[in-house]
Amino acid sequence: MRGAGMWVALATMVACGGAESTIERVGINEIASGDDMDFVELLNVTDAAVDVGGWQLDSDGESYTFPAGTTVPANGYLVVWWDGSAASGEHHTEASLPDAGGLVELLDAEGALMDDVSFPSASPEQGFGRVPDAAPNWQVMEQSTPGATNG
Ligand SMILES: [Ca+2]
Repeated sequence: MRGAGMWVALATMVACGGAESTIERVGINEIASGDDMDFVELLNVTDAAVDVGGWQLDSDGESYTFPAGTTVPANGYLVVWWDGSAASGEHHTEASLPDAGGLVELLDAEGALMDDVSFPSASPEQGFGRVPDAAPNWQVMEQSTPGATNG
């Protein structure tokens, strides 16, 4: 099953940049890149917590690796703050996301592509997310919603 999923993800990436598919298990649900509180929000659409220890988020040459034991709760969110403040606590990185937009990739512990999203430039407080949650449709949101539904 894992192998099949990887090939679907790769095929999707080649076909349309990966941003036009739904989340089947754990994927990227929202990105904010317009100010100093950048974040990437993951969403788990299954009824069981998913262990993402060793998974990685990549953007613009920077990466964040989830510590061992990290889980995304069932039907829940996990937010990684790209706010240049690793000392602030769990799931903060020293990196920030490019204001001009870019690409974020989510890789599992084996390096298989789970999701990838090209995001546009954004203004402060705006988000760029799947609306509704997990949908293939991405749009600019006037107010970002880290750790909460995109509506
Ligand atoms: Ca959200």
